[in-house]
Amino acid sequence: MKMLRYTSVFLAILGAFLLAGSVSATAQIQVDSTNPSAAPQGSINLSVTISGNGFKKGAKAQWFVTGTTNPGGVTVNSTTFKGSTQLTANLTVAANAVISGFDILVTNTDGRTGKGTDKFAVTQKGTPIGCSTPGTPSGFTLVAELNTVQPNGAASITSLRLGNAIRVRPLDLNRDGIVDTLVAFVTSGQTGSEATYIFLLDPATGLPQANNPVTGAAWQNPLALLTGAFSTAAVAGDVNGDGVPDFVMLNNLYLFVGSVSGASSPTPYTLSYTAYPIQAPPGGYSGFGASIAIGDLDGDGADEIAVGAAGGGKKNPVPPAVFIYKFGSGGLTNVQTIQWPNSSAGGFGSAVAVGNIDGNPGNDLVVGAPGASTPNGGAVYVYPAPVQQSSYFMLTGPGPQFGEGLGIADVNLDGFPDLVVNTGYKFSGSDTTAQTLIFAGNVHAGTTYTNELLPATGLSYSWAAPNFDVGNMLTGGAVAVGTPNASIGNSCSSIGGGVGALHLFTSPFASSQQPNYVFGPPTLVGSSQFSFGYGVGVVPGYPFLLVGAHLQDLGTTSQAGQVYVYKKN
Ligand SMILES: [Ca+2]
Ligand SMILES: [Ca+2]
Ligand SMILES: [Ca+2]
Ligand SMILES: [Ca+2]
Repeated sequence: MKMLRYTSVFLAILGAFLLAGSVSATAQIQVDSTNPSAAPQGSINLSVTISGNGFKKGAKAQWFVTGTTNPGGVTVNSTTFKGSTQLTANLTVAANAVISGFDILVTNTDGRTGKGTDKFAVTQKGTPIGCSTPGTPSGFTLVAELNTVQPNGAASITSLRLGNAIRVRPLDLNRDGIVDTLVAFVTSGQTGSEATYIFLLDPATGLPQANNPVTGAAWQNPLALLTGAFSTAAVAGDVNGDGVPDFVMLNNLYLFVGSVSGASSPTPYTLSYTAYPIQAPPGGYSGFGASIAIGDLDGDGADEIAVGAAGGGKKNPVPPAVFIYKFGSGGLTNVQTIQWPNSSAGGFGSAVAVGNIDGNPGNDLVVGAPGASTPNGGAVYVYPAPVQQSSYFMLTGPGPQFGEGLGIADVNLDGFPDLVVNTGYKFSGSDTTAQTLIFAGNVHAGTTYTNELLPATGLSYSWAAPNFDVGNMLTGGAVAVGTPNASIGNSCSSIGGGVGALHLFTSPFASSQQPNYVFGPPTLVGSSQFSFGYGVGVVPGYPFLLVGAHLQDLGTTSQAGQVYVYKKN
């Protein structure tokens, strides 16, 4: 056996040697990266550092539209040799240069060449140097922007940071079995300007509906639900089982219960919401409201609300817990409390989810404890239906921070809800640990993850922080993960906090994969900040994806925030 293996290795080396010998003119020089890595049309005398290997004195660099031999309007005025691993190129980018990725070809004086594929981008005129956006991926169309610039130059919605959190659900206004509108719950604001809105979108086009789709009468859209309370996360469900979607938002904890006016109302089939504050239980739970989830835990057809409390302050610690609330007769009642199972379950309640992941009747409560003392760091506790303090099992996976985010939906479309778990140090720009794991249902004690969903290269910063969403888009399962600070650490330093990105993974999922689609703002012109991907919402059963860029400037309104509506083609 050993002899055979050595022989095959020897033959492989010999083969590689022979192969290398025949193409040596293209195998010696390596082009790794450029800085800045992007420049807008019309850039003159721009100095670009090329990093790589095998450069020699007199080396010359050329720019070609990726995959072609077309210079695309980029002229290299001169190339300066800095060392075997670095060159500097002086570029002029024509005003009408091709907006595209570019390959960089370096040729030494001996004729040897090396090419870096797609290592530079020419961007739209007005885009900051070093910044680029993936824009809208092929397969999707940007159909609407929910904030607009008014004739006076200001944004139409000026509560600021529109798109902090997003959840969307379909609604049949007149109960004829046909969905009339998509109800998009969108939070916004910062201290002093907070507001929460409902946008009503056409289920076919995704565009805001100017008129009531049942009566044709003009109606209010968007609806302002509440001012003076900001939020960075939200969940959607139905707390009274009436088929009208209800929403809960975090930070300032409120439940919004929807109702539709009747046929004989002066404004028939009009949606309105009542806000109910969710009060912390007595006992000093300073970590109350670390997370929220919604789902029917007692099987009566109406959803309960689970609120995570990650624990009290350091001076007066209160053990972490999850509080279950039930809506009824005009208010909320704390009907059950699940305390942390043991002192090693650190961060218990940092994330919660409700759904039937174990295959037995009834919905289960799932609680993340990302600080739990486990070999890799973090744990997820599953309380099978009927939920009780003493009955649970634990899941672990790759850490650190396993369980910092949770979602439940049948994302692989096999009829069983799946558990989706976020892990990794999310605030680390060069992070290789940030990922989202699918535990395909049915999930039991000892179940391991079936799929790992990884960030697009270089775009992991702020993975799923604060938002992600799971569900389906028509007939495809979907996991959408925002990275609002993506691009921090690259050459795009003038956009504070990075451009941001949205990673969309669609079924069928590979055992390990990067996103099927990567979204970025359609343009980087006209705003100094974005945080694209801060808020995200999929629309169950519909081909739409909503993405918030909550720091985006709009017209004269700095940090107005924008929400983009995309439709799958
Ligand atoms: Ca209808
Ligand atoms: Ca309802
Ligand atoms: Ca219930
Ligand atoms: Ca499933």
